[in-house]
Amino acid sequence: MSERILYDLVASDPRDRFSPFCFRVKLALAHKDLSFRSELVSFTDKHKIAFTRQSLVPVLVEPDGTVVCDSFRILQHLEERYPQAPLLTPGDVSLAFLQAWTDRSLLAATFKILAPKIHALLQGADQAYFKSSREQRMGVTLETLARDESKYRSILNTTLEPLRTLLNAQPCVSGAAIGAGDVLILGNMLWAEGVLGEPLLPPDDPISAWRQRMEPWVQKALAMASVLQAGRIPI
Ligand SMILES: N[C@@H](CCC(=O)N[C@@H](CS)C(=O)NCC(=O)O)C(=O)O
Repeated sequence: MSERILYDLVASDPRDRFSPFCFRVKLALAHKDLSFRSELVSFTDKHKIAFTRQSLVPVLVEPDGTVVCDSFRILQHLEERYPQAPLLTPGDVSLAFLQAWTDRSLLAATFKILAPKIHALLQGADQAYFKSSREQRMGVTLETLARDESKYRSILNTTLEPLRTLLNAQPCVSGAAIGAGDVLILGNMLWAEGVLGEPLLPPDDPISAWRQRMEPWVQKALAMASVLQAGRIPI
């Protein structure tokens, strides 16, 4: 039997994985105890995923050759094929809203803080591609984002308020037990922590208490993805 492969976005240092969407898949695979090999893809070597006829990671290739793109479609695929340790609850209408909030509000607010630091993790053609594509997408320069970091920190803080309320009322984002909601938010946190080299939020934030409870799962996912731990600052 051949192996399961996850195509994962990488910076110059192979420890620097900086895709929140790829983190979602690593977390889901770890939760379901499904081993995989990470195939590292940088912005300018995306010919590695040309066989998918699209240009985004994550891409999952199953041992039987099945190819699935898009983090949420991969979650759905894993749930159907490997129902152990379920992450999706049938008929959960709130998940669609949570995904939209994560993708549109949380990721966008976090990205404005991380973008200048991601740029510093890249080199050469990857760095130039990141700067031009992201500045065009956001309509603001990386230098302006860096200069106004405190403003963007404050916007992120406000954006996170509903999540704080939720996690004050229940142990996991998805309710009493870990679910896809936790995958979505944790993917965002790991992305931020990896880029910043430190926790995104102060230890007394209610979201940090939840993040701490997720640590064994995080460690398992990072070990399975062969992300070296040197330099990671635990919360
Ligand atoms: N909706 C997709 C989004 C995937 C995505 O945007 N991936 C980014 C990395 S975080 C990417 O591959 N970017 C390549 C590029 O910008 O050229 C998902 O959920 O997987």
